[in-house]
Amino acid sequence: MAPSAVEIPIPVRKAFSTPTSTPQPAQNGELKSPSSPLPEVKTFSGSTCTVDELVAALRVAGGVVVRGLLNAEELASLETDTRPWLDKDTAWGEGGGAGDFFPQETRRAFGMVSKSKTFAERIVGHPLWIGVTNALLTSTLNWNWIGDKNEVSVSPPQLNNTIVFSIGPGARDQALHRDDAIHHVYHPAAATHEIGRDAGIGFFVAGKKTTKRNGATRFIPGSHLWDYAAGPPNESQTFYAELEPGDGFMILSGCFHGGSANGTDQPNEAGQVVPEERLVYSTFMTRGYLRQEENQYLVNPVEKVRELPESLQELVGYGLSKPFLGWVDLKDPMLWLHPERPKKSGDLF
Ligand SMILES: O=C(O)CCC(=O)C(=O)O
Ligand SMILES: [Fe+2]
Repeated sequence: MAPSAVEIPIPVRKAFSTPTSTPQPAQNGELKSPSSPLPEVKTFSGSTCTVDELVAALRVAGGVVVRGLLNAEELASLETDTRPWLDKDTAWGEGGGAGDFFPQETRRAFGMVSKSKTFAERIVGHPLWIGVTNALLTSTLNWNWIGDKNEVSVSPPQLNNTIVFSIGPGARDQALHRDDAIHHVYHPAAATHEIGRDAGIGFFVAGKKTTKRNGATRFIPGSHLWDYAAGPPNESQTFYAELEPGDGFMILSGCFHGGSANGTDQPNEAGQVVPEERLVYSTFMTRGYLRQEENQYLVNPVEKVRELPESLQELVGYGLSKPFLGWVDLKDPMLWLHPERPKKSGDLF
């Protein structure tokens, strides 16, 4: 009888800048595990913080809160663009969705770069978000000998998904999970975060106040550094990202997290029932050479993509991941998107 296939988790280093000289020394310090002390989750002001501060905080805790990223006008425009799509959505399962990943009270909207310019430009294209994801998800291939020439290639991050989450009163907790499961990531425990470890990063922007009571995103600080075989996650270790409208929460895809229960169908401390919607605009980025979670080519009409700034068109998936990934007729997809555009010196083909 043929032996049955056995899946053995193999530590695969996911995407990083390949070493330019000697390999990295082994890590010092204690490997992190569910019994390690939980790191502090830092909060910054979006108007004064730097990309470096956010990156440093994310590498330690796996999540960071950034206050005041979007203003009231931007939030109003987002809601106008989004509400008709949320209203059209049905409970998970009714539309053919399988399993119980989302509570029945959750409504979603997708494909947001073509449905809302504000979403595309002010969330997906937010300068702090672009800075953070460039720092953590850019890959540099330092060694690629083609004959007697070594060709260094840089692959910038690309859009992974865009989802609006409305969690209605009465919803239960979404189970804690890691979003990098989509890319089959397995990591052994680490003492500290190494650049190159992440397959993705998420950005949640509050459309309305999010609280522990109405379903704020919760996550386990530091869980990105644990051995992925360690589980199941323990709810008592969660931190709730409570946000004012316009605040953001960034999270490494390797952290346990989930949307939370919305208890506003129950009487509050004053004995009154005041139902609240938990409304969050979310987007993830991934590495330029990994498959995108949400199929951007099918969900976004190409004429809508053409209306975006070129840097966003590339980020949506029309950029080439160098050296050779994503070509059309052996040409850079940006030339397919803009057939009239003259070739630029940086174009590959
Ligand atoms: O709604 C949230 O806060 C998180 C949702 C989430 O993590 C997911 O659907 O993967
Ligand atoms: Fe998730």
